[in-house]
Amino acid sequence: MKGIILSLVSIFAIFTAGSIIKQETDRELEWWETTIVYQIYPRSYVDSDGDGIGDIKGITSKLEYIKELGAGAIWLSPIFQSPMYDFGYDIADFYAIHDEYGTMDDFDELLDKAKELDIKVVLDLVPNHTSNESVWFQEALNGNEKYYNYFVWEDGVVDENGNIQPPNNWVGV
Ligand SMILES: *[C@@H]1O[C@H](CO)[C@@H](O)[C@H](O)[C@H]1NC(C)=O
Ligand SMILES: *[C@@H]1O[C@H](CO)[C@@H](O)[C@H](O)[C@H]1NC(C)=O
Ligand SMILES: [Ca+2]
Repeated sequence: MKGIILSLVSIFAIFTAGSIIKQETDRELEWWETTIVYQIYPRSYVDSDGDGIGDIKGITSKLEYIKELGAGAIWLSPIFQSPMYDFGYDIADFYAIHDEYGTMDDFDELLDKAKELDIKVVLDLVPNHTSNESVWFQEALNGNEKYYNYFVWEDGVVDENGNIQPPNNWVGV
């Protein structure tokens, strides 16, 4: 009896799963649901100039290979200007390419080549916070009201030695 109930339950489960899948495929799929995305961590990908750090020209040099693998998009971990206390997740300038990775011209070249090969380029944008070295943050500290409003402010906390520390739980390096 137990066996029959269990089988009925699994048949029902299969039936339900089947109709969910069917419902899902009745709509037009978006490109990101059907495209293979190749994620690149630029710093350790390809170093084009031998300074030991991966860079944008290195990525561009591999686009044909990536295409051959069947990918239709690349996703780049952060490439924006950063003091790299948090390996690029601490963005100092959202309008600039990190100098160790190259220049805006290098990035334009990457986009041109990607377009030619019909590869989409997805950038990892981190809007949650900026680096403490961001122009916006520095302007805010200097009393520029526009940039002051870009941030949520809290008083610093006093540690056991009586020193003022940032009011967050970020563990710096
Ligand atoms: C940004 O904020 C979102 C939402 O709170 C969080 O899930 C994500 O982990 C945050 N990302 C970073 C890099 O801080
Ligand atoms: C930013 O934070 C880092 C890491 O905590 C610190 O070493 C650096 O001096 C800070 N820079 C500024 C401009 O506050
Ligand atoms: Ca390099």
